[in-house]
Amino acid sequence: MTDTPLVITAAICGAEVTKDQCPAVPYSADELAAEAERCFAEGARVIHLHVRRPDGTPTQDRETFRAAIDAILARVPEAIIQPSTGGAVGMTVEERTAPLDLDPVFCSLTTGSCNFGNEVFVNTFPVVEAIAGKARAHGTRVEIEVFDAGFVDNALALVKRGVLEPPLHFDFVLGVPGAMTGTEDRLAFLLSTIPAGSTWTVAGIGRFELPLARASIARGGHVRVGLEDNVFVSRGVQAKGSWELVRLVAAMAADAGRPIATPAEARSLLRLRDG
Ligand code: KMH
Ligand code: ZN
Repeated sequence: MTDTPLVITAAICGAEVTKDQCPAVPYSADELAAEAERCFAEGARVIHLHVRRPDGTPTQDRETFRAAIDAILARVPEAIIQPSTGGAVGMTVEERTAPLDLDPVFCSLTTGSCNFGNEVFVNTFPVVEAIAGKARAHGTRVEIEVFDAGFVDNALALVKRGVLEPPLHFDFVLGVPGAMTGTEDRLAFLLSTIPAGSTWTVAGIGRFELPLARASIARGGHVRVGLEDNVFVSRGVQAKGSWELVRLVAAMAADAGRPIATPAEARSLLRLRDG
């Protein structure tokens, strides 16, 4: 059993889930900030951020991100904000990387392509290199989003090419329809493939979210939960917000003897720059 402080990421919005599916999904800057504050209060330290237009359409517009980030930091100055560079399926690299113009400390980076429901989430090597290059130019640390096993191999190939620099930080996003499923044996296999010294977190999709959170806590990893990934706290019972999922993970951590990372510990564990 590990006593490494646990870093919980709250994925509060996403690009796909709508208020029709779950009324608690935040769209506006004020809604995002209020939800981030509730998640922080429950123990989340990282906010994985997507933004929406007023009608809920996903966007990667820089000024929409700026408004959301400013609103979140006004309420929760210690939050670590991780803008998405995945955006929504079909967006261009230019759209996807727009929030990097704001010099965030952290961002997501998906290192491979996969089916995504009935669509394809395209991340060719030129796409990944363009995103990684812009992140590096802005001093932004990347979290490598792994939807399938080859994405780890791709990340390691990018290390060899000098595009990514170890130590790496991975997020195993498991259970996306069309990509790797979210069972613990898949997680165990993935962990056998990452370099020593890497840090990692797990984002289980749908019904895989909470079982994988528990598995990650037991194995010394970190955890991402939130409405982007799953809208249920238990079978058929909708979450009142991402904060409720964060609360469940914090309770699992207490059961397992894992302290929740302070904001400073989270920055240090994730090797993030200050400010
Ligand atoms: N919305 C997905 C197509 C990320 O944020 O980096 C991609 C995604 C990954 O959510
Ligand atoms: Zn995302």
